[in-house]
Amino acid sequence: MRATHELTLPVPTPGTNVAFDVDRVRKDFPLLRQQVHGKPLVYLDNAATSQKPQVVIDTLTRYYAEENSNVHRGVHFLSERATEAHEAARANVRRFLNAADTREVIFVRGATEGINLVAQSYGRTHIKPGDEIIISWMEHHSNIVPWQMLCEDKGAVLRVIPINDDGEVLLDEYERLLTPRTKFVALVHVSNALGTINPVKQMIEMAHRQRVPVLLDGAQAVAHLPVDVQELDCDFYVFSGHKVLGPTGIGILYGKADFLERMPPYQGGGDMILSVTFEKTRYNTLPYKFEAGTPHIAGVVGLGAAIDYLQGIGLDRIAAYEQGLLAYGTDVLSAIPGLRLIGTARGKAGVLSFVLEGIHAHDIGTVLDQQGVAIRAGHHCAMPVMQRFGVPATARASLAFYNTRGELDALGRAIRKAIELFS
Ligand code: C6P
Repeated sequence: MRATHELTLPVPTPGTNVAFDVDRVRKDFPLLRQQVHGKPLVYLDNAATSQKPQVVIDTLTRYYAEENSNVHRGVHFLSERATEAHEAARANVRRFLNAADTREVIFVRGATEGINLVAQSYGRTHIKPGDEIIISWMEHHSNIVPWQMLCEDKGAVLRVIPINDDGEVLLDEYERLLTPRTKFVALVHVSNALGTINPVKQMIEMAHRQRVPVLLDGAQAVAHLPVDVQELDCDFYVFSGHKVLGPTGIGILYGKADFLERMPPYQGGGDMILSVTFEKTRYNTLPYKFEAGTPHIAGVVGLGAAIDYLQGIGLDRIAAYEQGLLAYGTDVLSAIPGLRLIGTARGKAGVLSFVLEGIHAHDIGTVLDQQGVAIRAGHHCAMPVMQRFGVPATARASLAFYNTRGELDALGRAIRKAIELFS
């Protein structure tokens, strides 16, 4: 049977009439009020990191001012309070992802550490010489290099699903790559360089038919789409707190309990043990087995507040609003002569990657910055994507629900100014 692209996107079509008061939302983000080079800031670098609402900033301040203590250790009042706040945030994350159990929610430093944890812990125990691991051509380096390192170590082979000129995975090629040698699949949910929303549910089903576990890199998904790990049936899911309005240095690895139970610890140290003697150490239960050392408690608490805030608005409404913005931004950019959009998949999240004839992406970024418009220029830690499209780099505007159509007009004006300056 030939696999086809059955894109069942969890987002309403552009133009859906959703009541979304962006001016009100923007008031929650103090950083957005500033001027840059004498111009109002237009922050369009949300794929790199999101801005933080006041409630997250206040939560961090209150944590350090009133609750700071170490967790899972002390019997005193403050330690119990910090532990409660820490574990309440874990429960928040469980609800956010609709994980079955809080034991399946592991705090890590970010998406990168989550993937490395799985590659080292699951990979080192289960991957053998000659086994194959499948990734796609549009992975971030975080979902390439850890698997390359594992393959090198184990004598395993990395297989890559090719993509078409729109930046969509070729499902029939994927089907061909899935063989009895395949032992793991690791896929990006939403591409940071192209914006493509991959048909991950279908791709997971295809892998599971061969009894192959799947990890999803959700770094660019969770702030833009509702994610339900049970509905997707992924075996692992990772994301970073700083891209979902939370602090840096904190992230999530979700894993199905039966996988996590069978995996050895990633790091050794305090908190991940039940008992230690020089002869033998007994490891702690989930999720603590994977959380050695003092965690980033403030980060965890801040992430909990960020998730509360996001859910207060609702991921469905955010997704619908951003789809409207993306359609508008696509029209603005498509009207600019000499501009080529890189990433034109049928299902996309709010990423507008582009190149301009005769102008290097870094020069575009510099001119835009002078106009107060913050974008990212470069390879976006996805060098194979650049090679696939035959460009050294792209300029990338990436959207969040606090962006406006007016800001996309400002982006368009700033790009036209760059063209003028370099012509
Ligand atoms: N992408 C971007 O500007 P960390 O660094 O661990 O928080 O996230 C890594 C990561 C993993 N997967 C995807 C799809 C990502 O987009 C990122 C981070 C940023 O696109 C910084 S390179």
